[in-house]
Amino acid sequence: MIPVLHRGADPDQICAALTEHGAVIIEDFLDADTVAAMNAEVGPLVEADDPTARTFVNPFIADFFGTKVKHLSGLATHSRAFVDDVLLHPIYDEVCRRVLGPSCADWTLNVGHLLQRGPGAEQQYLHRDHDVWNFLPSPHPEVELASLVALTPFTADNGATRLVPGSNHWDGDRYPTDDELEIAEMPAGAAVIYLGSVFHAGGANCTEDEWRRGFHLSFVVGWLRTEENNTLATPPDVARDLPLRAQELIGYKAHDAIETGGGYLGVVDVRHPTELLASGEL
Ligand SMILES: O=C(O)CCC(=O)C(=O)O
Ligand SMILES: [Fe+2]
Repeated sequence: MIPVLHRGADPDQICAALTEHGAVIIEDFLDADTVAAMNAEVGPLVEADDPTARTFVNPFIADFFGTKVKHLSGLATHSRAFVDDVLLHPIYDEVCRRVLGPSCADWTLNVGHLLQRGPGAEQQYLHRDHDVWNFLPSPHPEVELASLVALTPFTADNGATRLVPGSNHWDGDRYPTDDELEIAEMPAGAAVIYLGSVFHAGGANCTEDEWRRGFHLSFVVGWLRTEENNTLATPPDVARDLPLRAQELIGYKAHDAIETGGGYLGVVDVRHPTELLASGEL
């Protein structure tokens, strides 16, 4: 089962549910006003995407998303509400601290992507998001925390995410069967948070005219390369006006593991890029 908890639940309880089942639905992750404001801000932008006209990094990924899914990425450049109410959501901070914190000096945004699954979209193949880092020896500690935040209702028919609870505990080659899938049905404003080790897939959209819109947001230990090149997607001229923690999360903070016997990653002039943003040197 996918446990359901309220946004006000104790973060320890959220993390206990997440580590046991691999996924947890958070009710009222965003309030109704925030959902409305977000839809007003990013809705027209994602609507403008033409999935039949865009290109992808390779044909495999083109197939993974298909031609019925609209995309909007680089969200921090498009929506200040995204930054303030989603990227900096306190639940992500609490959960990342507990799940990723022990394996890094700090975590970072991996991908912040608005996905709108349209009528005719097919179910994605079942995958684990952390397999993008396939060169990492297995098993390894959790390196990624992922989520879908619903900006419209997620239903069985319109493409709600399918997840395999408990698959974070599986080893080796076990692959899910269809009867092990559960559907993350949830109202707009709810979110499903899941570990990078959990099998899941965006569902098929079998409706005639209903679009399923949600943020696909994930965080990763700060020493792994991110899927989205966040510092190029949100260049210095945009980043300098964002809160410091948002700058850090989109990659302007060096990963400094000196205290734990490691080294630094991602510096500019052997300094934190956040310092250079603040001084105007970047
Ligand atoms: O859209 C969804 O429900 C899931 C998307 C997903 O799993 C992915 O893009 O990796
Ligand atoms: Fe995924």
